[in-house]
Amino acid sequence: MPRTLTVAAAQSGPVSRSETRGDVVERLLSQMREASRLGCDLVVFTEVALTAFFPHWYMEDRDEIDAWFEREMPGPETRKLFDEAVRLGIGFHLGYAELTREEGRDRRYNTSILVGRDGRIIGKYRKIHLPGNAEFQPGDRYQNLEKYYFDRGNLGFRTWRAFGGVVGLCTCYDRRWPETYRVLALRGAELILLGYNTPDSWPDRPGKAPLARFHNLLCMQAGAYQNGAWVVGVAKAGVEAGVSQIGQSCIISPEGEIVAMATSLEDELVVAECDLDQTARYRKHALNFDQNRSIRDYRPITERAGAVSPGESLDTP
Ligand code: CDT
Repeated sequence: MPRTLTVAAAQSGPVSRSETRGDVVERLLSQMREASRLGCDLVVFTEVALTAFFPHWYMEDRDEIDAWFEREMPGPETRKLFDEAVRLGIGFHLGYAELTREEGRDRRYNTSILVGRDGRIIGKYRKIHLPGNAEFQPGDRYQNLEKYYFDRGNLGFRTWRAFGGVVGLCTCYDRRWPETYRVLALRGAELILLGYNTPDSWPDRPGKAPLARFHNLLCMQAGAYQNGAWVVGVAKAGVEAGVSQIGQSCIISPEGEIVAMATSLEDELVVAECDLDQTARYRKHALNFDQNRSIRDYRPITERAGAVSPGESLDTP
């Protein structure tokens, strides 16, 4: 039986600092309803989808900071998303800032969840690769303070059997690291979902980063191609709190091809049919990890990394 999943990447336009959770949830609900009308099985919202991306500015007051975090999921404002998903019979992915209590102390994560058509949370991921700085950077045009606001994710890269296939999650900066996709693929991921808030410039340099858009696609297409997995990348786009962010929300096939991509920097749905069996076919014919992945040849290099003196060959037994 074919395993074709119709997926919507729900790009968000900018969310202003004053927009309430309730306002944003209404925007997400309207995208979810549109996705359902288009016959989608799954709608993928972005990273920190419920608010403006607050790591782009500095706050000191703990209460002010914590107001950007969710203490429960679903909570009073987000409950509607779960209820509507059940009513429509559609799954969703949602990124948000999570505040939780672990071992007697508050922990803060950049989290995303996968929710089934029945409104149950299937899986949770907490962002591992946190970009940016742990301290305020005076003089920068905007901040990138994820290391200041978030703890490093402690759930690892996990996958779940869901929607007739195997789904893996990661978030934004994770997509720039090949290990992310490889670990997920080794854990069977056929469909990798991720949201991102990516500026089109560097905070400490004037002007645009000319390769920002190229690098966004490069890393996701390479991740898909080198691991034979579908990748769904979803942006928060446009000028938000003074930071201009790239869009390019897209759906990428296991052969690395972009099959659908956003054309705006606004709320926009990008829809594609994802044949999950294409993953197995491509992996079998082009990659075949079991047959061709040469782990024994990588191990000595990994073990010796850092111990090699200049000029010494890594091939030295
Ligand atoms: N949100 C997030 O992870 N942003 C990072 C900025 C890194 S700058 C190279 C990103 O990968 O888009």
